[in-house]
Amino acid sequence: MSVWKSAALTLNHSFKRALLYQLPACQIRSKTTGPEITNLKEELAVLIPEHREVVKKFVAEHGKFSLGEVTIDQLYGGMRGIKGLITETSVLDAEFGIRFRGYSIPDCQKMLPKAPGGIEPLPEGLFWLLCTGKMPSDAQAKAVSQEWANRAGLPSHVVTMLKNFPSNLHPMAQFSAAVTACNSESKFAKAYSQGIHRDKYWEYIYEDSMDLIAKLPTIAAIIYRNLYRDGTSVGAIDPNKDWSANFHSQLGYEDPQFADLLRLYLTIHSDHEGGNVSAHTCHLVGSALSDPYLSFAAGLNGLAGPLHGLANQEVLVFLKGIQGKVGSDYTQEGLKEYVWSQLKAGQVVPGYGHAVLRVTDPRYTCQREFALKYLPNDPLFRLVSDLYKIVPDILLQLGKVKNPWPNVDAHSGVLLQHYGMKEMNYYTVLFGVSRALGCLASLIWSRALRFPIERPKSYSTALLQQMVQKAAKK
Ligand code: CMX
Repeated sequence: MSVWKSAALTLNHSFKRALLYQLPACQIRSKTTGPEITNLKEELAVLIPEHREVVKKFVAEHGKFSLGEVTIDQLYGGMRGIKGLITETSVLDAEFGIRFRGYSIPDCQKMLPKAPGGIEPLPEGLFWLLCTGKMPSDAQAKAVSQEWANRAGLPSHVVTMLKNFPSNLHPMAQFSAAVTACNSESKFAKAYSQGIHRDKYWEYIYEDSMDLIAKLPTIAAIIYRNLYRDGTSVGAIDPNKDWSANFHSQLGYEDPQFADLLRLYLTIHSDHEGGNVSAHTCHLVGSALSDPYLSFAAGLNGLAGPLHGLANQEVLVFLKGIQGKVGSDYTQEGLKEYVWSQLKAGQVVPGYGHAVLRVTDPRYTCQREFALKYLPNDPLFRLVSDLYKIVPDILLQLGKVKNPWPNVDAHSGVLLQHYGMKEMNYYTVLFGVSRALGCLASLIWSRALRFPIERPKSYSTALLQQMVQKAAKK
């Protein structure tokens, strides 16, 4: 195929994707124009002014376009379905699952750059994609790897603080506290106090975000080793290794297959559009111009809830409970009985259900495919597979569950257990490391697009009752 034809096809594909997912015009520039930019900030410096203009024009022309009504049910029902946020990095389709800038998880597995010898995508590449809307080249992903390796050093007070935490402080509480304490390093907070122009906010948010993402694996690995490996040293970052491979070594693991699993894990947990608790909290706190350390730490505190990220820990507790009570020689009837007993005790089945999704989570599916390939005979994987056959039917019988299918958390712990990471209380920390990619890519864009402080309207029940009565009299 000629170079021109191939460029035209790429552009055609990009236009289709842009039309389908309403991507900004800046995302459909031909890759072939000009020399390749491998520095992410330089790339953003080109894209941001273009996209600001696109948004300005769009809002000026269509600002009064209605996206539907808000009902009292929605006010009392966790704002489910209310359209109230702009998140440029990803969109969640109830019937399809997540698309990162229009790309599905299998697309990302196929198209994102890989580490030498690895087959799973590099999270560095995904971060580039989330930030720019463009599939990065190998050189662009590598440049991000190197930047993160260079920015990974921790302030000594954070290391000391982590050392002094009691072992009964949950790893997520340690994680969020350490991220908050890194606020001493905030370039945004410093620049703001010196009076920078608002047009430049995004540049400092970018710097803090890159610094923070770079530091997260080291913070997380120190927590892991303090709690579960007698406080042994996490060692130095190797600038020639990718972000996940360094994290894998810092945690103390050696199996390259586990490093590749981490790449997949850190990619798929990154972003799930804007309304989930962690992303929304980070966005909300950031809208007050709190720096990325404070904003993301707030998001982590939300991720630590059992109905959100902590569900990955809860799933393992649930699976171990089954193994303890029903045994590994279970029957389908035995499993059903256990699930019903959990529901009758007024508890949820962790890892099942979703506020938006109405199908099996593709993040579950890709982990299942990984397991089928590498650990088909793992007893815990077999249990997860057997639960998949019975839980949806049981949840449907409750008559109120809107999505009976498994979500991302139903599967992740099983894979980690297989590679030796048995400490289930730690699992949400891994989720948190990954979630930073989505939250912080969005935070950069929120400041680039100068989104204002978030402040939705609330009502009291008494006021709503008056409003309803008044409407009835008309
Ligand atoms: N087990 C038992 N009951 C469930 C259920 C589950 N897995 N999922 C939903 N329900 C119940 C709800 O508790 C609710 O009951 P009430 O009306 O009595 O309060 C009812 O079904 C309707 O809920 P829904 O509209 O289907 O779901 P929501 O949007 O309110 O909640 C979620 C979504 C994820 C919190 C819920 O499905 C749940 O609790 N799942 C288990 C926890 C879990 O896996 N969380 C992880 C989600 C992914 C993530 O964020 O990481």
